Amino acid sequence: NQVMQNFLYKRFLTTPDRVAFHYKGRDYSFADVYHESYKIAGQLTANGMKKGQFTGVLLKNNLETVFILFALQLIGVRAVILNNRLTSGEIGWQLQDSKAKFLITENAFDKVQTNIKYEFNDIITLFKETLAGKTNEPELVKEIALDDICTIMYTSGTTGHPKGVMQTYGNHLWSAIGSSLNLGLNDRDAWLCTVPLFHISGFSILMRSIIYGMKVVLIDAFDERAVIQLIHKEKVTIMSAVSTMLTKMLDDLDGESLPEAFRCLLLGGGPASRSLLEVCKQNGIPVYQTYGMTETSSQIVTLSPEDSLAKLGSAGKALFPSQLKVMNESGTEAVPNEPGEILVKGPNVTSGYLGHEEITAEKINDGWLSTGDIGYIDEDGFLFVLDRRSDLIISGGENIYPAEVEGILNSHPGVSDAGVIGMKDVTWGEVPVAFVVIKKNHDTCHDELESFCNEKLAKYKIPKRFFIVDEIPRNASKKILRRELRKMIHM
Ligand code: S0N
Ligand code: AMP
Ligand code: MG
Ligand code: MG
Ligand code: MG
Repeated sequence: NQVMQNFLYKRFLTTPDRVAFHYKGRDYSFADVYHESYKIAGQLTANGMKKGQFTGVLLKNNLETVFILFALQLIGVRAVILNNRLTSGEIGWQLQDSKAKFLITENAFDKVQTNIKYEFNDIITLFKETLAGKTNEPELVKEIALDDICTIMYTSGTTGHPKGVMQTYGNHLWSAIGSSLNLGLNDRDAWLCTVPLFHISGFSILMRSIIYGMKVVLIDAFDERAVIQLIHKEKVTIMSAVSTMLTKMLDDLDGESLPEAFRCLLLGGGPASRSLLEVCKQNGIPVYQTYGMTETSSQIVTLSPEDSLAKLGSAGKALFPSQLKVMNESGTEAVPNEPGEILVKGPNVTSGYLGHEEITAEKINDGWLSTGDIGYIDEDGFLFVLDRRSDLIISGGENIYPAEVEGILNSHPGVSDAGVIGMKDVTWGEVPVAFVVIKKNHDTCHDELESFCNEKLAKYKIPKRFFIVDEIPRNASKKILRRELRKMIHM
């Protein structure tokens, strides 16, 4: 089991004066980041936090959040990072499942926090606004084990509740190394972060910052105009984005190009349409398509610059530390161009789901993670991700699992059956829509179903339309025939 110096501490010792973050018009050096994080580490310690514990983190995208996330690393506390869009019920479930001892949040989430119902109520809530009230000298974890858990991010599956993906320090380190071996790294690099820090898309940028000693330009919320201005003003060279963001940026640019120094727009989190990629090619926007997921601590397959034109639409080849293969339905490795399930392996791949050894053993064999995604590898070794498994819906980079939404709909007293599928949408790529069978003698209407969902589901998961039907098409083993549902909206 390998150990290294704590990443932020090491970075502080190595290049304290370099710019680490640009935020709201100000630069912060690695020394600034270290000192701020150290101070917060003392406050967390004074509030009772101890090495090895888990704490929920429900915070917005800003520099204080970065300091808090690094403070937790300094004292060896594992962060269960919570999606800001979730409801109290969804958050409560993740906190209990991870056996978190604390929840760090901020006043903006006061209402959400108040409404969390714990079955066993031993979670201490700390508001960032009042953290400074108590402080002492933190016990710095100067050495970290690479196989120790750094972060937990929840991801859903085809059935049941979401599962906590364990991301170790080693996973984050290898992910950052793999990225730089492919994209290259120079002392002028500056990575714009406008993706959420609660997703690995955003959190991985923080880890790259301290591992590379690279400047990160952080912005609170995505706004296409602000992003384009920052790219110019702060000489941004790389940014991470999902298709919804890139589409908005292109509209705003209206044919205008980005500065020469801007060398990479890392596009991931879901499929990218051919037309979007083509417009970028015409306008000289340097898009690098990538395939990755929470379980791989961000990118695992990325299209290299020299291939981006010849292999438009491909997600590329596995990064240097990682491997990729496709298995066909008969369980053997697919031949070139033959579609099947994508499997990935590498030191950036999770060791499993927190507290779920059985599911872990099902999904990871000999280090190979079954992603559930469908794709093929062409004769030159390039991965093409096909239409995802029929059940996963991705809306603006947020994943929606129909089973979860169906479960909520079925729990409504007036509903006897429900089926959810994705429908194409210009803004979000896809949005969920529901088919519902209403029980006899009930007059449940669309509005009622919507407000029922509103209480229980994050907004992006709420079906955009409800179709009342007589029956949900199912096969002999009672599985929903989503293909048939899809036909119903195309009629
Ligand atoms: C697209 C974003 C920015 C839209 O959010 P915006 O405009 O800020 O919305 P709000 O102002 O908060 O709300 C306005 C209304 O819009 C609704 N809404 C917001 N988001 C969505 C959504 N996604 N789908 C549907 N509706 C949405 C709000 O509810 C609100 O509604 P009203 O007005 O009715 O109240 C935002 O969604 C966003 O940030 N998306 C990106 C998320 C993301 O990063 N996903 C990636 C997850 N996957 C991974 O992390 C693995 C892949 C990966 O690591 C990666 C991904 C990309 C690039 C690089 C990498 C990498 O490998 O490094
Ligand atoms: P998440 O669970 O939020 O980490 O999302 C990861 C999922 O996004 C993957 O399992 C894929 O289904 C999807 N995804 C990521 N990158 C791509 C891509 N380049 N093309 C198509 N789907 C993608
Ligand atoms: Mg997932
Ligand atoms: Mg907004
Ligand atoms: Mg917006």
